Amino acid sequence: MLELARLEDLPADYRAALGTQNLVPLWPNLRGVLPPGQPRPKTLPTHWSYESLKPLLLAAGELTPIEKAERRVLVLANPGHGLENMQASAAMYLGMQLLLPGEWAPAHRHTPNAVRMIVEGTGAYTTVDGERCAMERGDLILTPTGLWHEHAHDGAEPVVWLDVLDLPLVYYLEASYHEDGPRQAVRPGAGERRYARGGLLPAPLFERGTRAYPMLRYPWREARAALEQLAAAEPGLDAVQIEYVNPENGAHVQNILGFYALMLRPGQTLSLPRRSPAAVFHLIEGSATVSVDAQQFKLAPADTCCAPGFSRVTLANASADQPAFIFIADEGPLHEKLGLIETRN
Ligand code: GTQ
Repeated sequence: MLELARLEDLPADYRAALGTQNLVPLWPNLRGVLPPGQPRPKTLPTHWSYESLKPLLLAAGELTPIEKAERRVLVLANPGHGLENMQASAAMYLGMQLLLPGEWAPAHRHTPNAVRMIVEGTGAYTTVDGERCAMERGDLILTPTGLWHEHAHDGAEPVVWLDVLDLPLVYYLEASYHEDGPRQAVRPGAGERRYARGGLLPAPLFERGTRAYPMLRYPWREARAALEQLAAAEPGLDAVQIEYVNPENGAHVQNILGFYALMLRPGQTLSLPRRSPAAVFHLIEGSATVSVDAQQFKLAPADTCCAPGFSRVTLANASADQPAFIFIADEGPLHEKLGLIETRN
C-alpha cells in the first residue's frame, strides 16, 4: 500500500497558514478515516457484570433521590469511546436504571428511541403514549422517538431494567433533545392483547392500522414460548432466534436499532456471521459464554456485553441440560437503511 506523507512532512508555516483559513490536508488523515479492508472500530469488546454493578446501582438509590436524578441510571460505557461519551458502540447507549417502590420518573419525550429490557423486580410500569406497560422480568418495552413516557412503581422491591437507546447516533446528528410533560392519563396496555396471536391482525373495517408503533410491550412469557416452540418445531435449526417486530407489517420495531431474542439449546455452541453492525448481548436466563474475537465473557443472568462490527462472535450455552436465553440489540436496521450492511465469513 502506498505510503502517504505525514503532517510533519509539511513546513510549519504552511500548516499554520492552512489552520488560519480552517483548512486541513487530507492525505495525512486519509488512512485514518478510510482504513484498509475493514473499519477500525473504537468499540471494544466489553462485559458488564450485573452482580458487580448492582450494589453501586442500589447505592445510587440512597445517594440520589429520584427528584434529583429524573432517571437514576448507571451507564454501561465502552472504554474504547471514552467513558464520558456514554456509548456502548457508535450508535448504542446502554444504561441500568433503578426505580424504588413509590418513586416516579416524570413524563418526558425525546428524539432518541429507547427500549427497556426488564431485569428484576415487580410492580413497576412504564406509561408510553398513555398505555400502561407492566414491567416484568424479560419484557421488552418500547419508548420510540417522540412518545411520552414515564416510569412508576407500586410494588415493594427495587425494580431494575436495561435501557437501550440510539442516543449516541442521534446526538452525533445534533438531533437530540427532550421535552418535559405533565403526568399522563393512563389507560390499560392493549397492544399485547390486540396482537396476541401470530399471523392474526385486527383489521377494523378492512383497514389495517397505520400506527408506527402499534405494540409497545412484548411480554417475555410470549417471546420465551415462541422460542421454545420454534426450537421444538425445528430440531435441526441452529439459530433459534426471533426478532421483535412491528406486528402490522413485520418491520423492525424501531428505525435505528434491531432487537432479538435467541435461545441456545442445552450444550449448544453457535458461531454468528461476521456483520458490519455492532451488537449487544444480554443474558435473560441460564448461563452462557460469549466470545468476541480473542476475548471470552462468562455471562450470568442480567450480564451484558458488546461486540464491535465485523468481530467474530460465538455464543455457547454453559449448561448441558438447561436452555439459555439471550436478548440481542444491534445496529442492523441503521446499516440496512444506509446501505452499509455487510456480512462476511
Ligand atoms: O427512562 O426515559 O437510560 O430518557 C436515558 C435517557 C433512560 C428514560 C435512560 C432516558 C431514559
